[in-house]
Amino acid sequence: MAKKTVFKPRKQHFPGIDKIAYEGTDSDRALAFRHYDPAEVIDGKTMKEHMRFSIAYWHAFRGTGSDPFGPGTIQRSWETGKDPVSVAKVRMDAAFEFFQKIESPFWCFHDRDIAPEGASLAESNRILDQIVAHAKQLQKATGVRLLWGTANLFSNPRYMSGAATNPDAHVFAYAAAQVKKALEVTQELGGENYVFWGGREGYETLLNTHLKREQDHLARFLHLAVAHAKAIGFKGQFLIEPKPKEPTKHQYDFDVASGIAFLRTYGLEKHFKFNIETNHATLAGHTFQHEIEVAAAAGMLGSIDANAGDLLLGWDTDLFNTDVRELTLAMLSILRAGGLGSGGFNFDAKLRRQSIDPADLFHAHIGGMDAYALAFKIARRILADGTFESFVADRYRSFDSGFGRDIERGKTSFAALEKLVLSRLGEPSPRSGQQEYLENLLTRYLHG
Ligand code: XLS
Ligand code: NI
Ligand code: NI
Repeated sequence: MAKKTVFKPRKQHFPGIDKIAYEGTDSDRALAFRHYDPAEVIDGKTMKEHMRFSIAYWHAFRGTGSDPFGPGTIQRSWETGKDPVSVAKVRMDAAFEFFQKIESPFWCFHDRDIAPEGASLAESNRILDQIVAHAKQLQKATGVRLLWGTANLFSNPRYMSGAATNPDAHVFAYAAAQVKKALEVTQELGGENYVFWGGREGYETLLNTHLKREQDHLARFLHLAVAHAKAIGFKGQFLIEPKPKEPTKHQYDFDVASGIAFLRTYGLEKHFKFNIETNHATLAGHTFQHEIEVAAAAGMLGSIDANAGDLLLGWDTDLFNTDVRELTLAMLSILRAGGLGSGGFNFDAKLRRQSIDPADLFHAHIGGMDAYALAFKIARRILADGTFESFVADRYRSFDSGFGRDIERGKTSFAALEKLVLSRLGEPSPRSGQQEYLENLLTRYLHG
């Protein structure tokens, strides 16, 4: 009989920090959860199952604290070795220790986060296979699962003018080969989704860009990905992650609405949902909740990249989100839409440059997880009370019967409506939208 593997790390990478415990709001310990109790059962599911939190490998384990003005600052004991492949393995041990200690059921990665790139594609793939084998063991030993995988098609200089939208077909081919492999390793690790974020799929100037051809190429690329997923039997959900700009001046997957139009134009809408990132929403001039509602309205809400922007700065600052009001509004829309399905809340968020200690990584994620868990609970209370729901239902009541229902069902005409107004209805009577009353009601749920 095969023995059950027990996870015995060779070494503690976060010595002195135990598994983070739920201690409730009375606790004054900083390294404890106050709202996220992974074991709490709500409606037959644990909070761990409800929240489906995920750690973003690129920020949590590849973030260095560097910025355009200076190099990395963040200190990690395992980053010292000489051989990049061995370092990659030890780093991954540290990562899985962290996933367990922070009680995160999932993680996410780009191919190049977990394994260094080799001198050729063949070598890169060989290295990736070694690291994926290591990740598979760690997943098995810890029970931590893969929420999604993706390919980094934006860091290497070969992708400076885009990947699928590069003017050079050679680069398109290289990117296709890279995504083929990334899909295969995501499948190997049981990934529940696969993400396409179009890092450099956009342009800097239309003086050198054929916009229509680039969009056609992007659609072709996605069709090829769909075909390959089918060929290998990958069952995970494909997700598009919109972002309006950065690093390119204009990115094609600008926001959810333009993403839906793009997918429908090219007959891809059945194969994709959206991975919505808070900071990308605000960069597009929307609220987080707006993007969620637009995706949900199209039945295309997939997953969340949980972070926050700094509205005083014009880029993707990837802060940890502790704004419970914003998150409660988002949760309301998510719960009304029936949840995230195979998606989850992935902390695509990074430490500030001055937060250099390993403990800072814990504080950051504890804050984000607690804020989300609290928002989840408040949103559930709001929905159970139904006050906002009945307010909205009542506001649209005139469409539930009579000529309003005829309008919704397509059983009327301009001529018929004109006749109705002229003969019977006359002038409508305005009714208050009561926004301030509703805002105050929300504040009561948030703060009593
Ligand atoms: C960058 C994106 C990126 C994706 C994954 O802004 O958020 O991190 O989530 O490629
Ligand atoms: Ni993201
Ligand atoms: Ni982002």
